[in-house]
Amino acid sequence: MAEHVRYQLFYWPEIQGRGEFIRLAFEDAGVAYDDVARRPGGMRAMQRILEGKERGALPFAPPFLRAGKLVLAQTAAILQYLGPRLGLVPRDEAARFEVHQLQLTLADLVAEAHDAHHPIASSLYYEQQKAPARLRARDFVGERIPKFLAYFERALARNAQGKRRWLVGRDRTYADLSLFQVVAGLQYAYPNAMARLAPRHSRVMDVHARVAQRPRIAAYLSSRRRLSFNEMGIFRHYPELDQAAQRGARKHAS
Ligand SMILES: N[C@@H](CCC(=O)N[C@@H](CS)C(=O)NCC(=O)O)C(=O)O
Repeated sequence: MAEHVRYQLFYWPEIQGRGEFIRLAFEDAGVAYDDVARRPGGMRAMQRILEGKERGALPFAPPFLRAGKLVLAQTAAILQYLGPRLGLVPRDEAARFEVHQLQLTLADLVAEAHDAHHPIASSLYYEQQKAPARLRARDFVGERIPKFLAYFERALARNAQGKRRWLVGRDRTYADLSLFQVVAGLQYAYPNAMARLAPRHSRVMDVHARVAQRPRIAAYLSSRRRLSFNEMGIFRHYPELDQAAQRGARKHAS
């Protein structure tokens, strides 16, 4: 159940990035949140917390959440905290841990998606690591995306009974919302490769489509609150990487 707490999300203002997983949870639940760094003075407020000048836990990096006295970083931990409060997890404790486990697996995939265009160092420009990025993207799309998507496909198949078409339990959880976001990001970054992979992952694609159609999510996606994917974020479209990746994807699509 939603509580009457003022939720403040702290995240980089120009990208969807990892903050988007938290935004989607609030948006689907219809719970108001303050996207602090996107309003004037917000970056300074975020910096103060990163520098340990405010009370509460010390985050290493955004995103982090402030709710009353609580400050909490790490996307999966934030969602684990918000899940029961926003009505985005089942009641059963084991099921809640299962959702968390799925979220951590999605976090692994997100980290690999980042490393595909920055395989050497986050502190270097993409242009300084184009050649290794090409190799890494080929492996990411050829081996890793299919392995992750097949895993989520299996998880959906296991939970499928009657009308159950979500990852855990009867209703959507924050892991389903995050799966939507990961698929959206991969489709943006690797449109050709993902078009080839889609037919083999129909349950995953179905979750993506059904999350996008949820009324609050649909309203959010067409609102100005939803930032566009861009080449500063985690999911970046570099045509040469999508191309380099095609050879790998083709292998798995046949
Ligand atoms: N494991 C963390 C990763 C957090 C993270 O890497 N945040 C990025 C933006 S998406 C960042 O600002 N990193 C700064 C750094 O690693 O130095 C999570 O899932 O929240």
